[in-house]
Order: sequence, then C-alpha cells, then structure tokens
Amino acid sequence: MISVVEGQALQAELLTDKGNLRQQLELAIRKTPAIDVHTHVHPLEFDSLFLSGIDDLLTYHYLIAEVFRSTDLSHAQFWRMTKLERADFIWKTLFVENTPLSEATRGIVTILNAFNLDTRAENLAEAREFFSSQDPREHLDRVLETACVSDVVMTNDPFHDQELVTWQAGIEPDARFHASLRLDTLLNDWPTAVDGLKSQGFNVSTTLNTETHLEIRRFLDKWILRMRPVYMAVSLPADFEYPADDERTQLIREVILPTAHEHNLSLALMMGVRRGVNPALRAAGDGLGKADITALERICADYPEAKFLATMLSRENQHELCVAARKFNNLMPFGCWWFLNNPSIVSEITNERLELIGPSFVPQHSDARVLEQLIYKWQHARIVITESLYETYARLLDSGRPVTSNEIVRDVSRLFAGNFSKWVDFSGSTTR
Ligand code: RAT
Ligand code: ZN
Repeated sequence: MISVVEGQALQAELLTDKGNLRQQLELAIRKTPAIDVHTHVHPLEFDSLFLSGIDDLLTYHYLIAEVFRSTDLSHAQFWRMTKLERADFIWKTLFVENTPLSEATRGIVTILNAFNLDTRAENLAEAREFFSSQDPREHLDRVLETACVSDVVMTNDPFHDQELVTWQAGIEPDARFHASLRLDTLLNDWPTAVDGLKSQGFNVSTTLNTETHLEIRRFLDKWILRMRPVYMAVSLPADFEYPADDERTQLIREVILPTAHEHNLSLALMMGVRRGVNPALRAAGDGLGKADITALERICADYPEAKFLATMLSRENQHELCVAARKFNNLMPFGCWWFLNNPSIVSEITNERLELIGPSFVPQHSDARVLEQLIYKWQHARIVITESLYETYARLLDSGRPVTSNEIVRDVSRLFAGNFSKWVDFSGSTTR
C-alpha cells in the first residue's frame, strides 16, 4: 500500500514520458466530474419536461432534421405520426437502412452500447423494454454516474407554460439540477412578453417606460427568488447589435444588468442563432449565422463590473471570441454549441482556446434535452478534450516544461468545474 506521503510524491512526479503523460491525463479526464453548464434536461419533478428513453432520444430535433436528408416523406406526413411512429421511422431510416455516421446518430449508438443494448437491432422492441423497466430514480443516478456529471444546469424560461406550472406548484428539484433563468421571450419577443407579464399580474405597457421597467424588475426578482438560478441567459440572433436603438438594448441596460448586479448573477450570451430558417421542421428548423463580435466586446467594455458567459454558434466566430476573452476578463467563453458539437470542430475550438487563453474557459456543455444524451455528449467530449490537452502538454514537454499529475488534475478540474463554479459563485449540489 502506498502511504499518503509517497502518494503525494508520486503525483508530484514529473511526467517526462509521453505514454505515462497520456495515461495520467486519460485517468484525470475520466474521473473528474463535470458541471454541465447548459442543458435542457429536467429532473423527474418536472413531469412532462423530463425526457428519457429511446422514443425521446430518437425524436431529438437534431435527428428529425437529419431524417429528411434520407427520405421522400413530406414534413406534413411526418408530423401526423405519433411520437412512437416517428421514433420507429427514424430508427429504420437512419440506423437500419443507412449507417449512423453523423454525430447525432452515433450518439444513439453510444447510449445503446452503454446499456449493452443491440446497436444493430432491426426494431426498437429491446430498447423500449429496457427503458420502460428501469426505476426512474435509479436510472437517473446511473446516467449521471456513467456520464460523470455532478451537476446539471437546466434552461428555465418563466414564460414557458409547463415551467410556470411546475415552479408555481412549489417543487424542489433534485439537488443536482440547477436553474438558469432564460430571457429569450423577454429580450427577443417583446409583444409575447408583454402578454405573459400581464397574465402573471405585472402592470406593463408595450412602451418601455419607467413603470414598465420597474414591473419587469419585480418579475425578475420574483423568479430569481423562486428558481435560485445560477445565471441568467439569452440566445441572440446572428444580427444582434449592441448598442442598438431597440427594446432589447433598453431592457439589457435598464433592467437586466442592474438585476444581474443586484443578485450577483452572470449573464450568458448565446449568439448566432437564426430561428425558424425552415419552419416546416418546427424545433429542428433553426439555423445559424455569423454574429458581430463587436457587440459582445462593447457590452463587456460598457459593463466592466458585470460578468458574461458567452458561446457563439458559428464556427467563423470562434477565433474572435478567444481574442475578445483576452481583452476582457469579465468574459468567459463556454461550450461548443449545437452545430459545433462535432468532434472535428470541438477539437479545433478547444485547441484554439488552449492556445489563446490557456485553461481559462469552459470547454463544453452538453445541451442535452433527453436524460441519456448526457452519456454520449460527455463521453464524446471527453475523448476530444483528452486529445487536445494531450497535444498541448506534449508540446510543452518538448519545449522543456514537463507537468505533474497534480497539475493535470488541477487543470482538468478547472476546465470541467472550477472555472464555471468560480465565475458564477456556485457551490454545487453538495451544499444545497
Ligand atoms: O441545442 C439545442 O438543442 C438548440 O435547440 C437550442 O436549444 C439551443 O441550445 C438553445 O439553448 O437555444
Ligand atoms: Zn441550448
């Protein structure tokens, strides 16, 4: 048995052999629990918002978009099907009649494999039987453990009916799940927000005057008290401008940032989405566009006391996001979002970030919507991040500076949890 002192000495040993370096890194990455900083997963307490099992997995909007690449079926015919029929159809089309080469299809394979289910099955009978026979709570624990995720941040828009009903019923979510207060309706769809605010009893007018600002503030205070979010967030279109002569800028300046300041909350800016590029695809119909980095730079410069998390959807924005983070230390880049969450691009972005800002970023979030997606999204992310870090440490070694296992553990913990928890002042599930 190794004594504590000997163990410490071992961990402090310089890793001058690349094989050993890789081994220690793989171990650290496998064992370090991640905080999943942005998902759409909900715990069981949220009833119909809790998605799990093969039918929810196969009807993920990433796969719905892909199935139309390999069928002549019309959108209308597809939407007339029940959820189970859609899942059968997607399985048959993308997994039986075609090889699941894309990232989203491979994700399903990874999940089935994690549960020892047949990845080449002709139909979904075995998978359905497996998922329906699981005890939901034990299954949730098993998924989080397999994914090695300690904490999950949800997306919670208080204008969303089902969210509203659940929170108003006074639920206490599973302690590993944390809210993020999503501001999309408020900042991107002001007319709908006005109706929603009125129906929740807030006295707002369409014109943004002082009284309306105060009422929105009261609305945010109420929801912050109820949800105890770890940050506030908004997804922004590719043509987002700041400052601009519009409601969004006014709301950000007069209401959102003062609220963030008062409650010590970061604001996550998720830039570059183009909603409804093909409405026939419904939730699968969103696209992307290159956003204007100067909007992000200006907001960071205008509010040096505020803290911003930022992710951008276009590959073309990634390098400038790193450069912006070098200029503004109130800016934390996070994740490889949505259409970027593919090994080739995650690898490129992670390398770029390591080269430009060292270990001072949050490399990935899952964006999972269905519980078991946590398994594939994190397994795939860990493989790519391992490669990027390995190459980085190996280059450092070649330059004459070996690292120790302790340093590897420190870096991986920072990347997978520490950077985020420090940024948002988050104490995690253990202390709630
Ligand atoms: O990745 C996704 O599932 C997208 O549909 C969006 O939800 C996106 O991540 C967002 O948060 O707006
Ligand atoms: Zn998302």
